[in-house]
Amino acid sequence: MENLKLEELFQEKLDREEKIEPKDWMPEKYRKHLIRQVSQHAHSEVIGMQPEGNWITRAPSLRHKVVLLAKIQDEAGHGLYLYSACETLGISRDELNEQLHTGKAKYSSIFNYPTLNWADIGAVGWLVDGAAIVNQVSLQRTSFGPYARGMVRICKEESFHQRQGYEIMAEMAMGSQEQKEMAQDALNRLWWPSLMMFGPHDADSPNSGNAVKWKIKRESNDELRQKFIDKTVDQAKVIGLSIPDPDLKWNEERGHYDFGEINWDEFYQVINGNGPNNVKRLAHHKRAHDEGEWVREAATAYARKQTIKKNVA
Ligand code: BYC
Repeated sequence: MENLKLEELFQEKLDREEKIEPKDWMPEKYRKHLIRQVSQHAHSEVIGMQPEGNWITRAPSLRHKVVLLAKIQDEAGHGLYLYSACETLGISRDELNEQLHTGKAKYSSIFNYPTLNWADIGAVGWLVDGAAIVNQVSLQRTSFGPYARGMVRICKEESFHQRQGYEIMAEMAMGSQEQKEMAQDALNRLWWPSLMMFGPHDADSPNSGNAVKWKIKRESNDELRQKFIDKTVDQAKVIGLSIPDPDLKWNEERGHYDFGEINWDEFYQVINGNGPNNVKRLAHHKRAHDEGEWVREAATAYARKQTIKKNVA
């Protein structure tokens, strides 16, 4: 069948709200778009373990340590589902890692900021996982089957992560004066970078046109950012913290909060490799990947042995 006709049938399928599965015909641009987004998402989950892992040995109690460990292990699991979903699009794990290491593939800007103290672990859980859920709930309805199904489990786990972070923030905000100041300082530093997680404004988002047409994106960058702000402002009020935005104001007519302008220069600096911790994050990932070579070799040798055994039997 001609490509044009196939594309027409593909779009009709999307319009009927049917999922696209790995063996279905899909336009090459749709495949590439998804490989870009799903791999960026997988890399974010894995790189996101670094700022949190930084605090495992210094968690203030055994309970906090166990909960943080469980959360970080969940992130590794999310990375694995997403890499697997991405591989069904015809790209290998080695190629995906190569794209990360050479800078061809991005990961979320937020993980290039440092976690300076325990309050930052609270802010990451509350704000970063909170922002991730808002985006990912929407992605449960994305058009590519393996990605949409992966999101269902990921969202359940993310909501535990968000609560873990909010609990830390609430404890600190209601603790001593010094703890309250630490919680407010973490919110001050991580608020704006969390808003950047949703990407540029819709009018400046080059990938949104196709993403909406192909139902990969079900809500726009700005719509999701607004949803996150509306939810989070009230959560901050409950624990007595203030959002560091003098322009933040409830807009009765819109039924949403108005908010100040994001520093887009900072955003583009960070996504182009010049954030506070970009170099450190990638160097650490490369080192861990190299040091894990023996595990990959052992796993491949074991799989090969099992295949030989099966063929002989
Ligand atoms: N960081 O055309 P646009 C998590 C790039 S949570 C870096 O709007 P798109 C976790 C974008 O890639 C985080 N880069 O792009 C949470 C594009 O560049 P390329 C992971 C960004 O794809 C807690 C350019 O800017 N979540 O994992 O339509 C603990 C123009 O943007 C960012 C996801 O990845 C950014 N913030 O929309 C542990 C969700 N924003 O690729 C882990 C899935 C934009 O053309 N991804 N860029 O060179 C998405 O929903 C979309 O890809 C985005 C961007 C909304 C992020």
